[in-house]
Formats: sequence, structure tokens, C-alpha cells
Amino acid sequence: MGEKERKSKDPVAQEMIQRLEEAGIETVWDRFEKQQPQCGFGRLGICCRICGMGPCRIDPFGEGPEKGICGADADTIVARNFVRMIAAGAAAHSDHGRHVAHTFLEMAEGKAKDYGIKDPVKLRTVARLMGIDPGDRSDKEVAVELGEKALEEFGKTEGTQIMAERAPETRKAVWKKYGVLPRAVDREIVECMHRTTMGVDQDYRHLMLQGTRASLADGWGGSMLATELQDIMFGTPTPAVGEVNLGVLKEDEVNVIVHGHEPVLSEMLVEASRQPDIKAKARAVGAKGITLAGICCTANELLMRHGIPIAGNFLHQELAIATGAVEAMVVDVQCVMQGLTEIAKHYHTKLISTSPIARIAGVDTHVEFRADKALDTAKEILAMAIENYKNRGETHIPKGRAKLISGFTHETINYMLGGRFRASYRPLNDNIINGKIRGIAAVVGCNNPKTMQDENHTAMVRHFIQNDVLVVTTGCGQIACAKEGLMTPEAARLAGPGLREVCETVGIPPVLACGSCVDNSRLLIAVSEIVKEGGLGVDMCDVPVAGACLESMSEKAIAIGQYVVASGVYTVFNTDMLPILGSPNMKKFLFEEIEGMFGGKWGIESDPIKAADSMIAHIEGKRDKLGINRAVERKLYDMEARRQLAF
Ligand code: SF4
Ligand code: MSK
Repeated sequence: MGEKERKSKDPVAQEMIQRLEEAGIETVWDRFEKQQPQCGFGRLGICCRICGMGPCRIDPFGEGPEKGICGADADTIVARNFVRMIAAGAAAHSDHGRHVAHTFLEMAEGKAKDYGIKDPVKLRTVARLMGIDPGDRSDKEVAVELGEKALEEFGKTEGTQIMAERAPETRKAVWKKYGVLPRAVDREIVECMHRTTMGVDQDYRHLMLQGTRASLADGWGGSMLATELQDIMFGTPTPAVGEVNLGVLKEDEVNVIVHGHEPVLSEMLVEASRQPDIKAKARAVGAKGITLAGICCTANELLMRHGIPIAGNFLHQELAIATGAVEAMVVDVQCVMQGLTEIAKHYHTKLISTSPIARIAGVDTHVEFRADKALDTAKEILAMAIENYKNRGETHIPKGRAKLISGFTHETINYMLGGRFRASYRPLNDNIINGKIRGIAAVVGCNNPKTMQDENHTAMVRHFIQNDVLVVTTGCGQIACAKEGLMTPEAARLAGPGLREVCETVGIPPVLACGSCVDNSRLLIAVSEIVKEGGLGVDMCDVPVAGACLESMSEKAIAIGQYVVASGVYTVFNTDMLPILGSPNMKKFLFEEIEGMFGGKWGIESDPIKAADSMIAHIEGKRDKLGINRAVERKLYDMEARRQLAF
């Protein structure tokens, strides 16, 4: 295997990596090499620099110091670091949610005139969930109250997250028992930071309870609010065809890439790109039009709602610029590498930062997003990109691109499997009970140069569907699967006979694209709905589901992992990406003890097939406990057999 093949499984990425190598231009993989060997203490989570007496480190071999200067042991240091990662991840998701809530309220109050309510049905559903009676009030009136109430959720001084009420009663009872019902997001994150500062909480189990509560405030609070308010404002996704990979860029059009996470501006860029005056401007410079494409989770948001193509996942961000065909890369927050500034020096691409909270040294163009002039801002940005078209030099757009069906939410799973007129999780539950679908695996998360791009995600997913395990995906893992064509109905041919039959009957792919990082909240609701539908246990931890994130990069993945585990789900991370191994007690806690408390636990494994097998074993164990592992006769129905059934 050559160098480029070791870096990425994706032939498109390999092609671009080779070109960059030949041109002598540094990428994330080169910087990764320069960091080798990476700090062993950091990898194990046993370095501490939270006070001025440090930094301190624990010797993992028992030959050097066993305690920091203050006396903190490895358990405390690892737990503090881990809880801080959860807090940071939860803060990122939830601040995204807060920004959306601000824009939502401005929209409802008529201050952000370019936005509207695209899903009035969901507006009223979510309002009721938040304890608001819509009555016969107008949509805007209901939206004002909902926006105000949503904003309060982030900082209220009393009470717990209203969205968490959606969890099954049994689950809430578990959270109550351990004192982790999530309060306001801000409060949980501040308390994480307080308790992990020098000389405060110094018991790893006790620290982890606070980490758990903060993660739940993210998953069942900030992230869930972000998803729901975005659906109301921008439309709840429905299944539609999309395209993915660098081949979506166009040689004869102005190419604009949106990269980051918050869709408030990128939604307006979609709108602006469709306006006649902007199209005319593009034609005036000799381009046939404008192609918008996404990277990372903004890409998932736009694809899910508008079918806007995806240029790639996290490790594609530099490669996209190296096509020489990107007039502008518009970034907001999260997962944007500062290394973009270096690569952009070699091409004509204009990097444009837009978030009031994120400036990047080396990016000179900052067009700040303001909700009250969102469309004008979007047009200004597109005009800059159009203006830059004339500066294009040599281009190289790889041909590779793939189709996918995206837009699966807990609502669409309901409709697709249950039917529009009797939407229900019953058919999904029944197919799990009868064994055609053994269970559900969530394969989510990032790319990481520590491992071959996309390999872990896609190898696991192929293994799951062969074994009749339905897969749901979000984030960059979703994009990885899409690049390999695993998200088309035709991919059902790769599935085992049971899953294949269900997919062919309903017309769904065996791997469902469910959205961005904050949309993991959709998966929580789906599992809750499965429980409420009945027949698969009484709590979320009874359902045959498991999760994996074997290419995690961001602290957000750690926050997600913890709220998924605390919601009762077994979750596997890559051995090299879970920095807790320096504490035997934390290992025991996260890999064993926590299951006795919350019904879910963490697992680690670097080999994707072994990781998938451990999840399948877990799923089968859950089936055994439910008593649904009876031998069933499997039959693949062809059209003739179905016709006979109808008479
Ligand atoms: Fe060292 Fe303790 Fe300070 Fe951490 S808190 S840096 S272990 S003295
Ligand atoms: S973008 S958090 S690299 S999934 Fe959400 Fe991808 Fe991970 Fe960023």
C-alpha cells in the first residue's frame, strides 16, 4: 500500500493528496507526521496543567511520579481532562443551538426578515413539547413564545431541560436516581469547569456524574433545540437524492464552499445563489452559474434540506482548495483547520470568515453574519466569489462523485416505515422483533489523520448491513458512507437477506443519512420512539442498538459519546482517540461499572470489524434478553410472492 492509500480510502482524496505531494504543499497529513511521536502522557490522559504548580504528569509504568504536585492521582487527572472535553463539546453544540434560537426569535419578531417558518406543523408540535399552548394564535405569535422559551433553556437558573422530558419515563427515572437530570446548559458547563479546577472535585466517579449531566444537557438540550428550531425555520428534511465528493465542483461555474456547522448563513447563501441578479453577475464574468457545495456538517445540513451537494468531509477541506476551482470557502464555526490559510496561499481561493465568535489569523476577509441583513450578507459573499472567478489558474477537479439519498429523520423513518396515513414505528419494531433487522447501529463522527480516512466508518457499515443490522449515520461518517454509494437503495444488495427484504419493500437504503453532529439528537428521539411503540423493552437500554465513532477528532464526539452511553447505548471509540487509558479506575468505570448505572457503556477497539462484531454481540445479547431471538424462517419476497399475499 502506498503513502496516499494509507492516508485515505477515497480514490478522490488519494488523487488530490498525490498532486499536493508532487507540488510540495503541506497538508494535515504532513503536519501529523511532523508531530510523531505524539506525547504518550497526553494520549493516556495523564498530564495536568490546570494550575500554576504544574504541568504535572503521572508515570504510567509506576517508575516515576504517581501523583501530581497537589497530590492528584491518575484517576482524578484523567477524569478532569475527560469532563473538560465533554464540557467543551457540549458548549460547541449548545452555543450553535443558542445562535439558532437567537435567529429564530429575531425571525419571529420580524427583525430577521429574510427568514420564515418553513414547517408550521413542527412549530406547533415543538411548542407543545415546550409547554406552550399554540391555541388559535398565529404562527409568528407562537414562534415568539417558543423562541423566548428556547433561549431561556440555555441559562435558566431553576429546573431541568424541557426537551429531556421526551425520554421514556424509565430513562428519566435512571437519570433522577443518579442525580444527572440535565439542568440549563450554561450551568452544567460552568459547573464542569468549576469542579475540574484545582482543589475542587477529586473523585473520578463524582466528576463523571457531572460530565454525564453536562453531556445530557447537550444531547437532550442544546443539540436537540438546535435541530428542532432549524427544522422549523429551514424545513424538516425529507428523503431526496444528493451528490457527494469533489467531483460535484464545476469547471465552468463559480464554486463556493460552505464549511462549518451553523446553517443560519449557509441557508441564506442557498437563497442568494438562486436570485436572478446573482446568477446574472456570475454569467457576466463568463461562468455558467454558481455551484454551492458543503464540507463537514454545514454540508449535511444543506444536503438534508435542499439537496445541495457535499464536496467532502473533514479531511477534504484542504483538498477542495487544491482543486484550484474554488472561488471562495465560507467558514463559520467548528472543525475549520487553520491550515487552510497556508494551502489557500497556493491557490486563488478566498477564505471568508463570517462568525462574530471566530476569526482566523491569516484570513483577511471577514464578512460578519447578522440575522437582520442575512440575505444582503450572503449576496455580498457571493459577489466576492464571482469577482474572484477571473483569478482562477490551472484547475484539477477529480471526476469522482457518488449519489445518495439523504434526509432521514425520526419523522421520516416514521412515515416511510409506517406509511403517511398511519405513521408509526410499529413496522420497524416488528421487523426487529421478527429478526429481519437484528438491530440498529449508529456510525457517526469525524475523520482523523491517525487512521485512514473513511476506512473505519465504511468497513463497519458494510459489516453491519451484511449482518442485517440497519445503520444510521450522521456527521463526517455519513459523508464517508455516501462517498462509497452505501446510501442508495441499490446498496441493499450488499445487505443480508432480512435487511435487504425490508429495504427493498420500503425502498430505503440500508444506511440512513440522518444529518449533522447536532442531529444525533434525532437518533435519541428515534430510540425513545421505539421504546414507546412497545415490544422492545421498557427503556432505551433494552433496545438492540449500539453506536460507534472510530474516526473521532473533536471534543464534540466525546460529549456525544457520553450522552449516548448515559442514554443506555453501548458506544465504541477508537483505542487511540479516547484519552483515558492512563487510569485503570476510569477504564473500569467507563467500560464496565457505568453499565450497571445507565445501561450503556463505552468500548474501545481500533479494528473496525472487531468493533462491529462487539456491537453485533451486544445487539444479540439485547435480543436474547428480550426473548426475541427465536429462529425464524426467512423468505425473500419477489413480486410474484407479494402478489399472492395480496389475494
Ligand atoms: Fe499538577 Fe495538581 Fe496543578 Fe494539576 S492541579 S497541574 S496535578 S499540581
Ligand atoms: S463536522 S465534529 S469532523 S463529524 Fe460535524 Fe465532522 Fe466531527 Fe466536525
